[in-house]
Amino acid sequence: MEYIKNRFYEKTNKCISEYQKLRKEHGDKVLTEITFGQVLTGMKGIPALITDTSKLDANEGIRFRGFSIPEIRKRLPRLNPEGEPLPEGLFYLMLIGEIPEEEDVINLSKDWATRAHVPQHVFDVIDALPKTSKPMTQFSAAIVSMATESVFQKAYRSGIHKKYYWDFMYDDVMNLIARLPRIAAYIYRRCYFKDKHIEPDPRLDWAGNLAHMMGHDSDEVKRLMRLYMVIHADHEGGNVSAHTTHLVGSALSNPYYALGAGMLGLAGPLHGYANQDVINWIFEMLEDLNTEEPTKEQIEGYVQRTLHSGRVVPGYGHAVLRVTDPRFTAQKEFADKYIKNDKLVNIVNTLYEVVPPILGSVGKISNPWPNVDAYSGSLLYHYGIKEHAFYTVLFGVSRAMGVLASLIMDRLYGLPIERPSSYPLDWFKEQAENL
Ligand code: CMX
Repeated sequence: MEYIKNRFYEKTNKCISEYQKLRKEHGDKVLTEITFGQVLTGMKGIPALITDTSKLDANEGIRFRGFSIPEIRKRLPRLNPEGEPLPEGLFYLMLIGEIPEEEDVINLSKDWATRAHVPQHVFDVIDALPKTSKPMTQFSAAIVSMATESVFQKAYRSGIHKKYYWDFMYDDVMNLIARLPRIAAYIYRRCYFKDKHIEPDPRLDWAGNLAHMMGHDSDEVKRLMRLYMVIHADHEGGNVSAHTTHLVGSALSNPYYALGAGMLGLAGPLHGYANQDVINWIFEMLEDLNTEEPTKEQIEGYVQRTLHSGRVVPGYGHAVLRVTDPRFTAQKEFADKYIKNDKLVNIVNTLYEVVPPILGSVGKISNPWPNVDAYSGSLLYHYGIKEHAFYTVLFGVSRAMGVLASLIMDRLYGLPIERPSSYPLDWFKEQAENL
């Protein structure tokens, strides 16, 4: 399967000299101005990272190598005309920058299947944790424990030249992505199905196999899993999971460490944990209102009470987006097509009518529209994946594709260790006074 690696190198190696040229010829020029506001509100909008896999537009949403979500859902290869595209195709697109042929996707699927063996000690590490530890704790511990397998780390310690780092990183990344479904499914079956594990089926595609190993073997769940894995895969480089993976990788930590760290960022409530929080919050609302089918007015009242209690409304708002997230829309289209009259999906749809005007009226909230997490839990729940605490692990399996494709490129370009400056608050006060 070396041809995918060769194709990547063939397409991308010119970037090494382009990057070096930019550094050499433009290193002293001013790129942009930044405001106090940007620095003081989480470095929002400062162009500080090189990420080729995808770019987020505030008004259009994510584009993977220039292709929007509706475009990739039309153009990437799929197993049957009615189905969703295979995530393998999106990985190929993010890594190489071109829409793959069906054959490329099948080959990548087979390559990942041959790399999918998880060493026993990783399962032992998971089993050593109490079953009550959060699935994201188990997931990140498992990923970090697999660093024993890192060929990049071994190669670095053996003293290889830095121009070959990317080559070893590529093999680590492919192995790591290939193994994540097995690890995720193992945690799922351990926590919720009394350790009754299901062996992988190497004939299945990557996402289909994940559904299979979780014990949700229907074609419907596999179709949903493919959609889920595609839409969560990447959101340019500045979000917490992507940025953390990139930052840790910049110290030349192996990708198992880098992704493990990124996953711990994803586990935060303002990021990937929001997909659990949405469902938790809806069930709290139903309990509070003592009904399974609340009216629009009851939902409005509950949203207001959430805001007045100083909490955020999960699944709404975004640091960059200023419109309804196209990943939300893709899931809504899926639900409109395949799911009729599901109580939870109906509530999610009513929230979409109710929440934006309320958040918009608060004044300080930059984006009142739903993000990806507002819909995903209701779809999983509908198809029988009801264990909310596990949802962020599924987000993580998908997100690994984008952040790890970027990590290969980081090492190919030879990006240096990341090291911004920090100052005491007084320094910022002085700067402001001297303006
Ligand atoms: N409910 C209530 N208040 C909200 C809000 C929401 N959904 N979204 C933003 N706000 C508040 C912020 O908490 C902030 O309040 P303070 O000034 O008192 O601190 C204010 O509005 C301004 O925030 P912002 O500039 O609009 O948003 P940020 O870039 O700071 O934060 C995000 C973005 C996503 C963290 C925020 O919208 C949020 O907390 N949303 C709910 C959690 C969520 O859905 N996260 C998932 C995001 C997608 C993902 O990464 O998976």
